[in-house]
Amino acid sequence: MSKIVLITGATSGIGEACAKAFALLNYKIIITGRRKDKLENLKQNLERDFSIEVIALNFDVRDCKAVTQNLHDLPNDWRHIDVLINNAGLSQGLDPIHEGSLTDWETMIDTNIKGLLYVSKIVSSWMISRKSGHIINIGSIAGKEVYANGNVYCATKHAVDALNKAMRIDLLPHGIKVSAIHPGAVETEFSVVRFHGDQEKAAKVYEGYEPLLASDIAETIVFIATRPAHVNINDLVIMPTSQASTSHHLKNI
Ligand code: NDP
Ligand code: 8X3
Repeated sequence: MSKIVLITGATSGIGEACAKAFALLNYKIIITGRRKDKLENLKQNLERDFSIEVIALNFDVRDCKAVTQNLHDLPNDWRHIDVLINNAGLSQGLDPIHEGSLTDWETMIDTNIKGLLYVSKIVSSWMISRKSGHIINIGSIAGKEVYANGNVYCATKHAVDALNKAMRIDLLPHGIKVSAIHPGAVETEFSVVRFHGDQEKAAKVYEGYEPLLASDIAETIVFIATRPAHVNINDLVIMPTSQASTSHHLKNI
């Protein structure tokens, strides 16, 4: 029987690359995101290219009611989620603390922390009833270090780091693995979103060195998800070879 993976934020970047990587392993895939057109396109492409079953759930992870409704509407056999990839997340702005936008801060906190919690609470309860499952949290090097003007984004990813450790302790008695991967700079839509659509500014983030690709992260997540039952990767930091520490990539901004 095919395993099932649920990937939040699969409409671009790392989430989309994960969907393709797990499709290669013949998983049944649940993809989520706010952009319905991208979600439907990805579903059609995965079904066509890999002959697998895919369910697309269109919701905003910040909306607890929508998260609950969409997950509870899944057919019963699709609730047997083997792997949850908590990927949906974003950065908004790059400003010193006294100049930061409250709206940006709330968006990051609501998405990166509260959204991750809403999804994890429901899916972990299903995993507990089956005494198996694997939650893989997408943290960041920004959850291990802080950099100038990264303040609130770094705080949200430090929270993901803490939740990853806490979930692992709470869920261990129930046979559930919990892992985190913490990437450095990966060239995705991340910087375009951070700079509110300013493509030119976003491109500068990746100038003068070779960033990671979304597929590098997806391949590593597949590695984490496919270890034998007695092996868990607790925490994995993955950086571009040319980015020794977190602030390196923002020197052009
Ligand atoms: P992208 O912007 O390419 O992808 C982000 C994904 O998250 C999109 O699918 C987006 O979908 C989804 N998302 C964002 N907000 C919401 C929301 N409120 N509700 C539902 N889905 C949402 O960036 P990445 O692929 O780079 O980012 C993925 C994760 O990786 C994030 O958690 C990010 O913090 C983390 N990360 C990224 C790094 C990088 O350098 N790129 C490095 C370290 C970590 P949609 O807009 O359709 O809702
Ligand atoms: C994304 C990596 O260093 O831009 O989480 O914050 S960084």
